[in-house]
Amino acid sequence: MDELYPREPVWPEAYVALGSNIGNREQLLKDAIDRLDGSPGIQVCRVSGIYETDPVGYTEQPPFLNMVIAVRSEHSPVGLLHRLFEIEKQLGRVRDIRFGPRTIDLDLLLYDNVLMDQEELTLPHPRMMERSFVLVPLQDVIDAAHPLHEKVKKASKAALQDGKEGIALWKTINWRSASEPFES
Ligand code: GSY
Repeated sequence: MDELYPREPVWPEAYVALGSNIGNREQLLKDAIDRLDGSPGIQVCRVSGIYETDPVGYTEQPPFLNMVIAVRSEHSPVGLLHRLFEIEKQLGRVRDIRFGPRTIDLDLLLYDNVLMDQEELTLPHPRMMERSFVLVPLQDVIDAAHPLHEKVKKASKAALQDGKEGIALWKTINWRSASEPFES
């Protein structure tokens, strides 16, 4: 039978990694999530635990808090990336030392099943499968139907067993999108 009313379009789901190792790290993560959720055409759907992680790359810097969130977005991948850059700037991110400390870092990991390799953006994120500080929180929120779901679960489990990179669950937070009606 034909539908009487067209369904609301479902926006593509994307995954964003967050990291902070300067200032009030937890507040900066929460502010970034609030700003994303308050952005037109973006809705935050799920948030991972917050993990405290040893710095990778440039190791002479404070530990990070890392997490991953699932969002739905009506923007293109590059449009969403630009919104992430704007929020980084608003929250005081300065791009000076390449792998150095930062108030907030927002990386677009996956956008639906999109594969792209452009100067500005590569999807999936080219280094995500090597980083436990990304894989472990990502496995908290990745949709079971996502093509990378099993691979992420396995790699995350291996990273935790391997134990080379220090990573520990620091806190879990509740999240309810500001754009969703509250139902108890
Ligand atoms: O690429 C993200 C910034 N970053 C991080 C990070 O977020 N967490 C940890 N543990 N190490 C990192 N090294 C860099 S660079």
